[in-house]
Amino acid sequence: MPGNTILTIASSPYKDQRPGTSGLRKRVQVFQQAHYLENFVQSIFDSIKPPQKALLVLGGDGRYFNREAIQIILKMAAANGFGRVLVGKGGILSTPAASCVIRKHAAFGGIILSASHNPGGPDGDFGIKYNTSNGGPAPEKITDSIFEASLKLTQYRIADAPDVQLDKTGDYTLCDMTVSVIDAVSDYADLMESLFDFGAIRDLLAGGFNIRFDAMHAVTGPYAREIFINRLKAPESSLMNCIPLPDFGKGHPDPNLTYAHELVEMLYGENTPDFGAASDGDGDRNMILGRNFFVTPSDSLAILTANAKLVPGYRAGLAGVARSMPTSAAVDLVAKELDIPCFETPTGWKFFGNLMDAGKVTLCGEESFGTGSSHIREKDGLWAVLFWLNIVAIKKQSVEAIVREHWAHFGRNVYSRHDYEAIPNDAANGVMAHLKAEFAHLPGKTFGSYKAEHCDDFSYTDPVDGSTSAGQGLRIIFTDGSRIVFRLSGTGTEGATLRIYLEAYDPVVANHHLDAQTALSELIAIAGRLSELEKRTGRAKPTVIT
Ligand code: VG1
Ligand code: CO
Repeated sequence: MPGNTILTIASSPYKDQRPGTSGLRKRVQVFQQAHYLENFVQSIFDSIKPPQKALLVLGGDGRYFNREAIQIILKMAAANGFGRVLVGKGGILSTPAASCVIRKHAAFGGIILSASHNPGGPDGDFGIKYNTSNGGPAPEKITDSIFEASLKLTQYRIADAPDVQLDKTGDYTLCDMTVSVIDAVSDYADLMESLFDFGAIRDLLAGGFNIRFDAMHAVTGPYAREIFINRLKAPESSLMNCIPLPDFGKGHPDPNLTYAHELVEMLYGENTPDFGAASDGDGDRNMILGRNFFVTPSDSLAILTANAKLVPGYRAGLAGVARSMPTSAAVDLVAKELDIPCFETPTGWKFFGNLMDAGKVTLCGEESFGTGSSHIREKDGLWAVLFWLNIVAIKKQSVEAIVREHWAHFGRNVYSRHDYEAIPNDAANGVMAHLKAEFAHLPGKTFGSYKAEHCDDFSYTDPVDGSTSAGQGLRIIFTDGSRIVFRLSGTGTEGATLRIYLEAYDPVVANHHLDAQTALSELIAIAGRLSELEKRTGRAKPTVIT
């Protein structure tokens, strides 16, 4: 009888279901192949082996295919013995809200549907990832076992039942399972209000400090409305693009100088707002702008760390900080002064989870517009925006003044990332192999004003569980601490994306006005020469500079 029947469907493996930096990301059309999504979801269930009647959290960033996928996963959860699923209203949960809900309700785990900052729509990307009971992305040993399960898969289980309505909160029944449709916005906003001085931010805004938040037609719109308009009493004009759309209004929901250009144009010029911020497709990234001023994510992490004592939730001090390897060492200098530990991990938020669970770090960040803390186990876009507003409200200085003062004290880690997207895989692998082969004779060699000191392929041993992750990025470190890092992206869906990360330390205040591309021009040239990039890829210029 429909409504109660559990079907076992025969299927066979797809060979390409290996999760990358942040879950499985593919073109929508790939996910729409027969049994593709079902195979991966069954592989998750087969490898996590949930106890009977377990609690699962489910939601996505609302992109194209989100609704269909949610219905399939609900029916598969019912057929795989889950007792209850908490699902975001309309099938939508931001990534940080999903992490918050998993923790608050002590769920067994969660499934998040998102391709984050990648474009959406029928020709765009889709993604799925599994988060564990700590609210964070599954560590590599779990993602590896999901991939192995996907290669051995022979069948999946799914309930033969009607779709569950997702647009009204409340409890519904699906076979023996309860589906609780929840509105996570207030849970999330409550968490933010418990960390930050909303009174001080409200006074700042009431005093005429003018902000613009760009949700890029992605998931943060409703969260931003609740926080900025309802709770902080900001004027309506503070929000832009706050209605979530399945194709993000045909935009690329990546909060950087290239893709958030509408906001950037608003913040550069005369009579601009005092503060601008944007978030990505699933709400875990942030970009911070002052008047005619861009804060690099690496500097942002360092400045939040240096000023954490101004924020109620962090007044007691920080246990430690962590950054991904390619992120600049600006935060290391702050950690040294505060006399707290600083950890360097591979790229991807999954590597911060153990450190936070063990109480070793409070703040974490990545150069890729990701900042967060142990309040949840994901990076958190709106959290970073509120952290900045809290600091501005207390210091009563502009964003630019805060950054310049920071540089004057600690020196400036001039930083930029150059991305070469959609390169043929062979060419990208050729660049990496060539660089590795060069490593043996680079140390000691001089390139203009830089002398190479050390080269390696970054490898990490987790200090909590001893697990190791090798092959995490090629580093050339110069004698003055400047660095060039080459790394292949693990989130792209077309060919290979080569990322070149450039960092130069400059303690001289008189140089701090320089544009990063100018200040880094010598390193940029060295990176091009050493990698033979143009010769091997035919690309003379990066696709995106951040
Ligand atoms: C990119 C970023 C990385 C980030 C990851 C997920 O990965 O560089 O820092 O953690 O995206 O971010 P990659 O492998 O393409 O460099 V998100 O906002 O997708 O969840
Ligand atoms: Co994201």
